[in-house]
Amino acid sequence: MAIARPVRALGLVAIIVWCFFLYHMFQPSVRPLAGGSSTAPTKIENMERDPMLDPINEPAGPLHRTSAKYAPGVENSARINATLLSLVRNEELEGMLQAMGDLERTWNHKFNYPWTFFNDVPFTEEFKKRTSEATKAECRYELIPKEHWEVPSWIDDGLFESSAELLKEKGVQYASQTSYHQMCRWNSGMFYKHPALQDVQFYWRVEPKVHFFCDVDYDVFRFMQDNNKTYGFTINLYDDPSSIETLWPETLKFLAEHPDYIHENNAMPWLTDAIRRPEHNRKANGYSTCHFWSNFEIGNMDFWRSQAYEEYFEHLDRAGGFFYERWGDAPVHSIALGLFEDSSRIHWFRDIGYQHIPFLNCPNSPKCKGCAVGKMYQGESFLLKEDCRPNWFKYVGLN
Ligand SMILES: Nc1nc2c(ncn2[C@@H]2O[C@H](COP(=O)(O)OP(=O)(O)OP(=O)(O)O)[C@@H](O)[C@H]2O)c(=O)[nH]1
Ligand SMILES: [Mg+2]
Repeated sequence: MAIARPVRALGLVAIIVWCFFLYHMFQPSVRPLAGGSSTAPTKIENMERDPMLDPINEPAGPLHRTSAKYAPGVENSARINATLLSLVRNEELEGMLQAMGDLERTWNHKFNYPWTFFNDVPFTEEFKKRTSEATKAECRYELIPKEHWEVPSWIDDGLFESSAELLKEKGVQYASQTSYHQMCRWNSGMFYKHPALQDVQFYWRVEPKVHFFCDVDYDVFRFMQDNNKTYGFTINLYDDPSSIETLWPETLKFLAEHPDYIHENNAMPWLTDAIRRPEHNRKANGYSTCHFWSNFEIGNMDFWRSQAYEEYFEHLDRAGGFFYERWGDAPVHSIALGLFEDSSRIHWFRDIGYQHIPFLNCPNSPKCKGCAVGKMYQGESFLLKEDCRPNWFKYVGLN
């Protein structure tokens, strides 16, 4: 017996609605916070409660733990091709020793990854002696080639000075300190080109004076490799829009020429959010100013060495904003990651307790000591509005 077409259509619709209903009934509701590598990230629409307040464990999945194969200098070591990396001045020795002490105590004495120190002037004997005494791991001391550090030839001195004056009037920190601009440019597009890093793939950036609060008992670099992660962060902040007014317009110009570089699973809504801090978005001409705070970063240098990033950095460098404005490596790295990388390959290391004054990542875990759980700033409460994690959790989720 033939069934009339409207009845058939109705039946089909009923089946679809039923499947939709079943899917919503039985889909996994919330991914455990401790999870690090399962499929769909948990999104948080309104961050009424900080996820740091919930118990934080290690990431899910197999992890590599310490063993004799991680002993310093051992043959066929279990270490992968990675280094701890610090750009630092001789005068910052005490701060460097403090940061090294924290990271060695909580993590690296178990894994003995090498330290690579970079400087635009030679390291003093005292710097080398005292830092190498602070670890059992190998230490490398590298001079930055002049052509990587010098102000590029196309930057006009007069324009740089007058721009710095204007930025100072707008309250932009370090605007007239040339070395600060050089540092931001080097961290954006030069460090991974250093000959000493040519054969190195993963790095963990460490600045002097930072703190690490929690014991971490797995090989973080292998976690990155095994889970196909490109970049790891702890803190996500808003930037000072006056320091990057033309960064997003320059980015859009670049994208107009290279639309194919945009990854289909990009983090564009995080980059362009205008809901939480509309003034920031307006002053930065379309960029939310949200960025990974790059004084902490664990990354795969293959991303910086990719054609998309190389061309993007070259475009920005030629545009001059590292000097005529004060583009930081944090927004530059973050924009590139948000556009050209699969956002599921960006990992929030919620289990690594970290502080660079005045912001912190302080997990709720018995492995952590010396910070107040869930508190993301130290000092005045107005600092809380600089927290951009709610946007990352909303648009991308807890990867
Ligand atoms: N060798 C060298 N290292 C530098 C220079 N300028 C900055 N650095 C390093 O670059 C990193 C970032 O510089 P900071 O001065 O800490 O910049 P910041 O974190 O934005 O500023 P603070 O909030 O004051 O810490 C640190 O590791 C510094 O040691 C420089 O001229 N030479
Ligand atoms: Mg610093």
